[in-house]
Amino acid sequence: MSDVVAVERVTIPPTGACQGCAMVLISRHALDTLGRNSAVIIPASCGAWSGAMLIDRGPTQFPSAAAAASGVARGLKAAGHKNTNVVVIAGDGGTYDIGLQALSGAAERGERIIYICQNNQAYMNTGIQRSGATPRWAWTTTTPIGSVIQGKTVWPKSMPEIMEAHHIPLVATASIHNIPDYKRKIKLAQRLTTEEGKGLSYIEVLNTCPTGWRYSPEKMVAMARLAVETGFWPVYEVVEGKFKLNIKPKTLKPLKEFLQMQGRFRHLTDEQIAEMERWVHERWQRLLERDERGY
Ligand SMILES: Cc1ncc(C[n+]2csc(CCOP(=O)(O)OP(=O)(O)O)c2C)c(N)n1
Ligand code: SF4
Repeated sequence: MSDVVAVERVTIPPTGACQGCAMVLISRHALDTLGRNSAVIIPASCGAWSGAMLIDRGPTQFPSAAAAASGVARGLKAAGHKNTNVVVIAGDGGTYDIGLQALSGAAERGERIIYICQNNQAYMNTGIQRSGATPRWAWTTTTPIGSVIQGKTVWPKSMPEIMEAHHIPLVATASIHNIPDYKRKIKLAQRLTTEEGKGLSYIEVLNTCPTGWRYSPEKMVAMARLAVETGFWPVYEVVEGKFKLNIKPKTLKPLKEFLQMQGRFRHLTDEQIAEMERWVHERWQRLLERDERGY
């Protein structure tokens, strides 16, 4: 585990991220909401570019963010700092794939960690390779468009559902087009995890990525909004077992509107778009039913 290094500046521009990268908003709003009494762990990922910070920040090995954060949380508690937030900001590769074992263990042990997954749906930092979060048919450098395959061949995992199976106090998804909802969830995580010590909170935010998704940077917020309005990225929370859909459009917009804005889906046929829309709508229906039941 790397040391948590005290630095002079945090969430302060400039950042080293690409223009129009949502990850900058994800980090800034989380850390500014939690305040100075926080320590942040960032494994290898685009998060490394999220900018300077006024709180302790430690880099970790790619698979071990949750293990490193467990040690930091326990060390702080032992030193009497019971109300310091310990925050992980990891990518989807570091969460869905290589960091899953450490995260699962930390969740099961009930560690006091606020875990934020900034999901840009690929291993972006090392050049856009497919991850367990990459959508089916998306172009990446390891799922090219050719005569053998046409993008990713399988559906993505449902990481929030995997985290729900750990019976942790908070599992939530969020979108950068609705910052008040995101910040409310961060505050909720602070209360449940840091203050009440009820265990690990998991918040996953769609990280719209102009570089990997192949769209123009100024469309960042529009892209995030459309992901939610088409049902591609449902925004919900599970708080101590209680389910709530936080953004509930009366009717979903056609998925095509979202897909057509991105180069990574440019090759899709009408049949593939229709199949992906069916997948999205079936999940949406299940979430509406859960919302009705409340669990
Ligand atoms: C064990 C190990 N394998 C591979 C790498 C190389 N590596 C560094 S960052 C990264 C991609 C991170 O992807 P993700 O977690 O999705 O975050 P993103 O860069 O997309 O924000 C990889 C493969 C590494 N640092 N350690
Ligand atoms: S590759 Fe994507 S996620 Fe990474 S810094 Fe650039 S825009 Fe952000």
